Amino acid sequence: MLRLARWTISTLIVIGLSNIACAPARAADPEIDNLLRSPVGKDWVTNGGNLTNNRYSTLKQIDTTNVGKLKGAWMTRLKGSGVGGKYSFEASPLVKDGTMYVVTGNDDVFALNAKTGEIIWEYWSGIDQTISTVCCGWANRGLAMGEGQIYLGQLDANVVALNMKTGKVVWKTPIEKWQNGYGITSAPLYYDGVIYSGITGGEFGVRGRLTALNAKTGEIMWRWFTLPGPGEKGSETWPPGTDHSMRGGAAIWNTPAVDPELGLVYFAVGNCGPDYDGSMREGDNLFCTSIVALKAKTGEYAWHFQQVHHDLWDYDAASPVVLFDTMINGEPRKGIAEAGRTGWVYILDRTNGKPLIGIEEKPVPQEPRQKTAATQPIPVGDAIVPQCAEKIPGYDEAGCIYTPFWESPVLIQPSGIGGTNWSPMPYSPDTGYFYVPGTVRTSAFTRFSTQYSNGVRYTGGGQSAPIGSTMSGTFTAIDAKTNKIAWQHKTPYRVGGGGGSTVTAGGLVLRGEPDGNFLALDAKTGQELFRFQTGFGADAPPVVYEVDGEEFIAIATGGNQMQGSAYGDAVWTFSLKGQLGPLWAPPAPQTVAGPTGPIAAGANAIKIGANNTEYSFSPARTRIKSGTTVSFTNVGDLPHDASALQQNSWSTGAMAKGETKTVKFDKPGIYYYICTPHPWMYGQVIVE
Ligand SMILES: [Cu+2]
Repeated sequence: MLRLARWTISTLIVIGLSNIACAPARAADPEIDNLLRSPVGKDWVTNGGNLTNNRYSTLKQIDTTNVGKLKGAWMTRLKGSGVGGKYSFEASPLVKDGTMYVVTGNDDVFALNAKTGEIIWEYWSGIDQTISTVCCGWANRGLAMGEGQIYLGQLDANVVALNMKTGKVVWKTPIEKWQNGYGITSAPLYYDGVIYSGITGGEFGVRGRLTALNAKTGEIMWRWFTLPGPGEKGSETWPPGTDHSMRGGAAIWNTPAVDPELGLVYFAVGNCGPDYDGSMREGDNLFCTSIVALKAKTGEYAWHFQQVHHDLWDYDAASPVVLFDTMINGEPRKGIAEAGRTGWVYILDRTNGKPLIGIEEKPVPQEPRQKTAATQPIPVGDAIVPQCAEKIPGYDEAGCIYTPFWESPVLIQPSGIGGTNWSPMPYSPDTGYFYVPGTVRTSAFTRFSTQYSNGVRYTGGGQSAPIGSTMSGTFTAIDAKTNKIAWQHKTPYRVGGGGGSTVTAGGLVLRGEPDGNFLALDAKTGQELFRFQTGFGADAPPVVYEVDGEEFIAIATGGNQMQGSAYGDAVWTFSLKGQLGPLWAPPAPQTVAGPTGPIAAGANAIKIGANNTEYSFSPARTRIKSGTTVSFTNVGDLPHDASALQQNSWSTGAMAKGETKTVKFDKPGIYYYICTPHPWMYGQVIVE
């Protein structure tokens, strides 16, 4: 006993000393570091508000009693940047000392006067418009700031530092090559002289990683691969003697969080590749679809929690992790939570990665050809979207979450682009609720065999919302103490794919709708208190800030390709002194999957990606006589195909930009087709 006690005391002394030894003599940017560690006040200096990503503002000049009087303070158009069908405007603006910084879906950055909306400087990324490795819309989820610089990640896999005063490039570091399947859509995180950046490419056979760069110089300090090399921790969850893990995806789609006291950086990891084919990657496949904690200074592994073992459904952990402090059974606990595409919120103890409320491993249906995992972790509490698909005519099989599939389609909810996708989830310490956006959508999942080729799409199957099936959303307050629904709104449109909200000490949840409306809700009850039509798809997560004693709310309104909302290039702000009224409503997003619009009589030449709408067939519907040969021409920027929805039927095969392929239709019938890599693109040929 005595020896143990002595050992413990000496260990404590060593830990104490080493903490002092490790503490930096002087932070590179003490002011920003202090703001990042504090509750959010007048400035909004990082994408998630502060190091917790909780998107909770302490400002309360605008509250539940006066929010109904809000009007537009200013609206600024960003000179056409990121306007068009291929783009999503998903970023939260940053604000510091009266200047706003915002990035568009084309990775262009604008500095604005946060009080008047006047543009101060512009950075035009000039990124290659022929990048072929963008998975899910041209998007940039936001910026970071520190040391007098603004930081962004680009779709061409560069991390860029701009001078905050001028917008001039200070450094630019490629963390990979887009030609190899990589890109960046996540907002970087600045803290204590380091830039942390995620990487995309889960659909392109990449090896995911978190990259830490020196904020001053852009030099890469370390990388932590989300997929283990031979002999490394986690390699036992991949088939021995193979290199499947080296192209297993596991992208990082969103901003990390940091707990400075614990010295840990946390982030969520996306799906495995190939997405829908698990046949060659037997095992749990770490660290796909996981929450991971690393030592923030060195990148050394601390803990992980896998949300979905051996993922086959594209059930990414794509929403940013959120740190929160709570009381459980009278004891203070350090929590971390993440909203998954599964429809559940995963709530863990951030000191060790163990479930805080309860997550049970339960048996799930099996498909030996897919090498399904025997069990999956099922959180205690409520899901925010339905987890079983309803039957749809023409489909033999309808299943629930974790129903496996092989080569004939199986309808499943949530679909891989359902639940909570890239959208952030705020947490209010006042209500103790998470605010969780969700997409409700059924997909028909199928597996097909696929060959890996560097930089080429590598998904091993597909998921497509059946033509005519409904698509909608939910917006849910989840009690962090129970993981149960406190209140829930059914939303007419999908809101889990990059929309988001922010919560305030004024008791408000602020969020946009894909139909252009900006809403304020009572955070406690969910009651709608304010509604304002911005005129553009209002999907991006808002921010709250203060200039000269006046509180403003800002939201980037530029639409979202994945949610089908109207595009644009505007930033709107609101305040109690605002004078601007609403605009006309833009076209509403589709709520039914499938080709819509007029049927072109006799049209036998179909263009893909025309009219600056990358993911489209036009005309989307045509009526022809039996025996007609139809040509498909790819005039878009990305490779596309036209493939029958029915298995083993016709397909043009992949078409590069400018290429034409033909298909002869010699039997009467109604033929629905999709683009295989972009199954939300639909067309219909009616053969008489
Ligand atoms: Cu396509």
